[in-house]
Amino acid sequence: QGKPEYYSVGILTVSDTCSRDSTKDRSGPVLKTLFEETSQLKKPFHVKTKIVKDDTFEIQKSVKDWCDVENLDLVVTTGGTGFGVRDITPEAVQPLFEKTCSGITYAMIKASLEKTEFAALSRPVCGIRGNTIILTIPGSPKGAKENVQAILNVLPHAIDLVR
Ligand code: MTE
Ligand code: CU1
Repeated sequence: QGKPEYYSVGILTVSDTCSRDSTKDRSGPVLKTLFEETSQLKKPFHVKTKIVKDDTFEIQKSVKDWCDVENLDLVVTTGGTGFGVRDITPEAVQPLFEKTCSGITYAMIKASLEKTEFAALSRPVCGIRGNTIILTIPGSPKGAKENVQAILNVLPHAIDLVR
């Protein structure tokens, strides 16, 4: 069947603070720009964004909707990967995976550790649900950008394989 001439990506900002005041969300816009500017890679990225609080049900509902209903190529969550008591994004997302993508996770951590030893404090998980690749990345704009940049070049091929 016809595959669209673009890659669709949903960026889910996971943050109690940003869910109360969307102007506080900096990593969502940073990632949106990053994907849109990378559009010359192969096919353009069409980006949609959403903000939810650090809540398992809300995270799972959004990710499932983007994967199962909207059939996005890629879902990227930003935030809630750290050691804080409210940081539950990996635990919320992992049960939704049908496959685990350890290589993507490894590539992000390896590149991140070369930038800062504090990368050890992120607990990312990456996987596949249906035809959608899901990544969990840190919430700081710097951390979010560096993690996506680490795997941006392999994403188009990865997406072509799961479509
Ligand atoms: N990874 C990269 N590449 N660059 C960074 O600046 N910051 C780290 C880590 N990963 C960082 C990074 C820090 S300080 C934390 S606490 C964790 O991501 C968790 O971030 P989160 O709780 O916002 O998800
Ligand atoms: Cu930190």
